[in-house]
Amino acid sequence: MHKQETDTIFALSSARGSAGIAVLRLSGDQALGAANRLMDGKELVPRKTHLRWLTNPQTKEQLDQALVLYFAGPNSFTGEDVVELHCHGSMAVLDAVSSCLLDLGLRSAEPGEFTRRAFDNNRLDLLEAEGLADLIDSRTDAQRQQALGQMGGELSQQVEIWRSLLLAALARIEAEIDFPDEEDVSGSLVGQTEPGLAELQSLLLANLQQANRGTKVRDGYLIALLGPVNAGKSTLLNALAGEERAIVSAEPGTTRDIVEVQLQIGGFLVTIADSAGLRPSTDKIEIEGIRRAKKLAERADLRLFLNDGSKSDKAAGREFLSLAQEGDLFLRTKTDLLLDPKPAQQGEKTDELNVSAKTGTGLEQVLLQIETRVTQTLGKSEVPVLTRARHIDAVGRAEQAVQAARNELTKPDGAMPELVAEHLRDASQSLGYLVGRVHSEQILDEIFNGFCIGK
Ligand SMILES: Nc1nc2c(ncn2[C@@H]2O[C@H](COP(=O)(O)OP(=O)(O)OP(=O)(O)O)[C@@H](O)[C@H]2O)c(=O)[nH]1
Ligand SMILES: [Mg+2]
Repeated sequence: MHKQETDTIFALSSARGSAGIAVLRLSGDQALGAANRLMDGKELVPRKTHLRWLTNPQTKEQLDQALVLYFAGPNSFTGEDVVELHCHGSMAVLDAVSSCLLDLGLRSAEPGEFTRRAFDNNRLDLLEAEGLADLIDSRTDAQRQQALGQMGGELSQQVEIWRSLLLAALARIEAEIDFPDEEDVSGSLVGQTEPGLAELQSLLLANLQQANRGTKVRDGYLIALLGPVNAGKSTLLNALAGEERAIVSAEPGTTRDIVEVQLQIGGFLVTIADSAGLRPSTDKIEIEGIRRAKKLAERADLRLFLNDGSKSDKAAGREFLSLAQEGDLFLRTKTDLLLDPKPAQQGEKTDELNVSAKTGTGLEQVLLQIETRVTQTLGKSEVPVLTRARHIDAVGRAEQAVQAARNELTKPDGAMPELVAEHLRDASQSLGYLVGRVHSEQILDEIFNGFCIGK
């Protein structure tokens, strides 16, 4: 991604389009000089707000009146000199100011380039940078809270605790390698390092167990709508979404693809997915639709099984109940067609929820049941949680390396300190990778390219 790291860059840091105010951000050695040229050489005091006319340095034409802020490096977001021009949010103003900045030798920033510079200048680590990206993308309250914690270094501090436990053990083992204690090699080594490593491993494992929660808060909790054809799955999806998202028809076998809708429930991002009705079929497309529905059922966090309550065929779709897992919900649909929506019928499931997507009766209860389950799964955790597959992978590898070190350490016929040290160095590398202390350009490019321009 990198062009010249020494270039002075600029970008619109607020959203595009007409607005009251738009912020152009400049970063690099030339930031202050370029700003001064736009303001006819008037000095800027760091961290003070200045109301200034911006003019074209060549033609002296007035471009806009702006509030201008200057942050002298290294005490700025990027660690470099940063200037913010709070202009009026008009595309014509921004084009005119940008064109002057280009003439002054500045370059348009690439996506994530400001944050990349902040990372390169140790203003934040990789976890904090990811937290910032997540905060910008956050749509729910839970996402906001989680991202804010990560951006503020909660996860990084936890990794530091893991690293210090690891390094304490490693230092002891390296001392053993350098100055072997002839009398009682393994005995003392085990005694001095094993408790710390056991504690570290249990901390890593506890965190891995919580990891699902962090990724689901970030990516969304997935709910599958399942059931026989014509049960009213697509109608329910539309009712929950509040708009016509999926095709509804009286013809059985209407839905084939997975149709997803994102909602906020209980402050969490929830994806509800409609699927093909489950029935024996010989139609190639329908068979593929049903295969996708079953796959969806497997990966969903919660399944809603719908059955047409107005039909006498209570067994319809029952064969697909093998997809059910504990905590799933069972819905009796189209209850508006029943005279008595709660007929006491023998041998039926008693925990079915009655719902009519058409009239909306029972919808509240369904949402409440969903919210209870989402909150149970994603509710607050005691420790800062991992939020990306990358984190889970790194912590998983660290945990395995610690396990390997402990196995070596406690070998009945005596440990080889060199091997223990090697495993611990592997673990340390995995944790270093997590915070970005150890990194590859490719991984960094992947992460920072995910940012928007101006970040
Ligand atoms: N009266 C009534 N009719 C409903 C209700 N929900 C769905 N229907 C009707 O039932 C028929 C099938 O509805 P869909 O939502 O398409 O059913 P589906 O489960 O998605 O069906 P497939 O996609 O074919 O699997 C349509 O004619 C709907 O109008 C309801 O609550 N009350
Ligand atoms: Mg459908």
